[in-house]
Amino acid sequence: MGRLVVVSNRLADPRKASAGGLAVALADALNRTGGLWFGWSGNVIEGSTSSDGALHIQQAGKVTLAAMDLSRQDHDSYYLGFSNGVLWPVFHYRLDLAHFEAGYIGGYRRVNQLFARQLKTLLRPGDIIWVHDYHLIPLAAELRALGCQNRIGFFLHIPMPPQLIFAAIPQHAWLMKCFFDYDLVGFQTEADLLHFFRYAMAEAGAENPAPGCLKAYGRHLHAGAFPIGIDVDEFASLTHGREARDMYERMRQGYARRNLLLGVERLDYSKGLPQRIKAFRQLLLRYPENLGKTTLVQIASPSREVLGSYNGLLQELESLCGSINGDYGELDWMPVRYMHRSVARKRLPGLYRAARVALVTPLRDGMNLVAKEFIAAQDPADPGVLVLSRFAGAAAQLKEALLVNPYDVHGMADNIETALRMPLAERQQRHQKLLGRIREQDVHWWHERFLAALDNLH
Ligand code: ADQ
Repeated sequence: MGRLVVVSNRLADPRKASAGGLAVALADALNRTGGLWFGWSGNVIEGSTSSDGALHIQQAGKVTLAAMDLSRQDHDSYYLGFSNGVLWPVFHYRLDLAHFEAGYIGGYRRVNQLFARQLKTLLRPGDIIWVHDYHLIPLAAELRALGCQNRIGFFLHIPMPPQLIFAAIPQHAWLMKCFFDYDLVGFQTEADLLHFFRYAMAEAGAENPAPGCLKAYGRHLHAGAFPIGIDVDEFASLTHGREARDMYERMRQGYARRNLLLGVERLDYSKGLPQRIKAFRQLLLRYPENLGKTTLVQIASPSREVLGSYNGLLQELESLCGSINGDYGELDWMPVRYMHRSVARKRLPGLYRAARVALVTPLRDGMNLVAKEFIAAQDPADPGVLVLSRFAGAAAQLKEALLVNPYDVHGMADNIETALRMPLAERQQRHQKLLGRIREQDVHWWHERFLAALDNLH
């Protein structure tokens, strides 16, 4: 296989452990052969209308990082506008939150063209290019327009919506045509793959000449499901590190006589946070033996806060948590501890391990790595229980979790109670099976399988 070139909206320094799940995963793939990682630097240049495309290049071990700044106008229309104001909500089935502003698409195209132009100058003939996520759907089309003949794969980290939801995007036909400039497109689950096939065949007249293959616009496209995983061994070893053990001890002391329920995510409307807080209220109402005994620790890290739909969510959450604490709290017991911040990656496993139950209840999620990290961090002799939304991509693999419908607040409360009362033997059995599943399809399996599929196309 040729040199690997990874392209994603943001880059992370692969040498830093704080980089988090996906950065570690991609760095692992890049470090094998040495490679190039290309993306936006995260810098926004105020006062200029168009991005100048200047590249910041640095070496991080065997990996070359090439990053580009964006002008305020490009950032706002490409990143905040089309990517996170249109594609993110629609792909998570939230047409009600999409802002179909006519001006956004120009910025989205312009930044993808600029990425293509700058990347093209760094490419070598045998390079294999792997593009990530919804910000960059047209990148292959823009590279092809510049004469690039390299093999190009694309992985969609978020869900692929059903045909009639995707079709609500005014530029849906153009987006679909753009997918066909890739050689291989990967999705998180078989359900996402099915949605893509159905749309392509019904709306773009695609033919299906062989399993996993579509033909349209004069091109052949291969597509498959490649569920992303975590580095289970790396995460398990973090669990035994000093920072995680300190966190574990602190939480165990603080909650010695109490059951700890835990939620951890970015503050995002796809994650089902208000529904979860309401389910916790129902738990206290329907199962009052939890009063004074069960605490929900909810950590939601700041995310995309300049978008209006996120501010409303912050206020709603604060008000829901405040009213539970006001109605049920005691001088020595607060039912909900809500924190709007992130937790250092090295401490996170200690928090997961201290929890009796993890609540991972998104309304829709491509995969959800928190669910897998929670499993990896548990003590197999006394594991916590995973309550998982059936609408997270991870639910297709993690069948031994307690699967819930996050819209059904009463049903969720019942499942949380079942999780709290689950006997040790059942917890151990379920955990053993779940651990087996995340080990079988871990992050190394994910990138090896995707890259092998891309390399083996003929
Ligand atoms: P996300 O929507 O960001 O990812 P997720 O898969 O859960 O969701 O990954 C989040 C990562 O950030 C995890 O590694 C987690 O530990 C970390 N994290 C989250 N909240 C944190 C907090 N408060 N403090 C510290 N760390 C925190 C997108 C898609 C998902 C898909 C992934 C990978 O939306 O569906 O699983 O990409 O493909």
